Amino acid sequence: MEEIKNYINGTLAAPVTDHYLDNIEPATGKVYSKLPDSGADDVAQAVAAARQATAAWAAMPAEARAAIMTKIAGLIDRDREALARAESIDNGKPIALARTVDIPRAAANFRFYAAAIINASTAAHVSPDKGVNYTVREPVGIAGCISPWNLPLYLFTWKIAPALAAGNCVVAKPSEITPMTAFLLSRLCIEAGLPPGVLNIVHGLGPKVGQAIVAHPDIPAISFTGGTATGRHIATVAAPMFKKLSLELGGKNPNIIFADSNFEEALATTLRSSFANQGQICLCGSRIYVQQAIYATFLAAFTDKVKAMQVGDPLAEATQTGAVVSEAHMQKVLSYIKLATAEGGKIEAGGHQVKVEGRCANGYFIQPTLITGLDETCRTNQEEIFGPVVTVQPFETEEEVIALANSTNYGLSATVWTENLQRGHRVAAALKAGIVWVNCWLVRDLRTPFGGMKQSGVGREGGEEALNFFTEAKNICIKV
Ligand code: TXE
Repeated sequence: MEEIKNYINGTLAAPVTDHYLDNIEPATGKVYSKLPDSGADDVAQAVAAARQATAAWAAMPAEARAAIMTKIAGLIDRDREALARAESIDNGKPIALARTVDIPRAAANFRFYAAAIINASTAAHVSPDKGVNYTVREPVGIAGCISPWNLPLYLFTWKIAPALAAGNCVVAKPSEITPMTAFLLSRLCIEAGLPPGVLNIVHGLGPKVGQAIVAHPDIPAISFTGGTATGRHIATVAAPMFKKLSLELGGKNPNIIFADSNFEEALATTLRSSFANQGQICLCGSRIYVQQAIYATFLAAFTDKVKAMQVGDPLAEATQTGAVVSEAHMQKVLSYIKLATAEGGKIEAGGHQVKVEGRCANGYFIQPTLITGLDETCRTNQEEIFGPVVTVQPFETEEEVIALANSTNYGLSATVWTENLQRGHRVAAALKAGIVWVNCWLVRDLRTPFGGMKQSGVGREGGEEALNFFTEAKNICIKV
């Protein structure tokens, strides 16, 4: 059985304790590989390697750093099929989704920041009577990057790429639930000639390895994506140490469909924004609000499409809905479906675990589920479920739906469907969300700031924001 290794100081290494954890394939419920059960000693080795490599990596010309990052991107492209298959097996998502979204985006993350650092500019302010002020941005040194299981390689590289581009070394931890593609990335980094110690990947449990990274005194910046509860804990550790902190947390995103929307486009995209990756994307629109005039028509059409969705083996090309990521997560999602019924909800489609025939008979599959009849105050509409479960509610006026949309503690993203562009601009401006899509969903430009408001997070990733997060601005004033 394959044993995943840590990537420390340029080599693939067993954990100090030589103890491993089971890695389960969600589609079969079977252990298919092992991952290191690392701890603080492994993190200490990774930090020592990073410390050793930091000066040379920071001093390397941006073009040279960018060349190595571009090579890594090319190797990800070369191995797209193998990486997509690994991602699909590890996470349960349809292989077609991994091949078209996750893996290409991992390559894009490296390419984007390789280009960004070559073209980075800084500012100078000339005051003839005072002097010249100019700003330089210095790498923080060693960046701690901790990522989740829903978009394993996509989010892992979304943190690592800007940190490396800005001249930092990195100690990174992927989720223990989906470690495989991070391990395959280690091999590509070695092949690309990334200098030893520049990137170190330590596998293992969050409270052990993640905690050791967050608490390490030589790691001044932590970039985290995961649950709000975990983010809250990380903040209690990092804040007293005056660490820079970027928290990308949960969401409970509204999807607002006005009567003057393009019905077919809204319907087709809403199917994707509701159930892509089994609803395990922090940007999924899990609260759907439909204006009263089209509510019955939309609900009927949407229910038919949800019922027709194929749940199946993630490795089958035709599969649209694969397995959810773990047994524990499946039980969590099923418990929310039960709660929704207890809160008075009506299951219009789905609602149950699915028994898939053949090799996936013991996998973690849930029918795409559509629930009506709930108001915005219930837990089902307030808490992040993070599975293939959406609620649909009618609304009358713009003011009413803006209040509904803003009625949770989250504020990550929102979607608005209307052909009236003044309304689109007006509603988008009123929504408490870090990202608002009008007449589209998940259209991403990596130059834009990415992140949430309220309990969806602190700080922004993407574009210049990420490079600024992984650097310290220093202002120098020269008297003229
Ligand atoms: O995330 P965790 P989980 C939401 C979603 C999901 C919930 C929990 O609702 O059900 O979060 O998911 C590491 N110190 N999102 O359990 O636990 C952990 O090992 C340091 C939304 O997967 O937050 C993993 O690498 N690190 C989110 C990472 O944190 C710790 C995507 C995320 O794990 C740690 C994923 C600790 N004490 C889940 N405990 C999004 N916004 O996309 C855990 N970790």
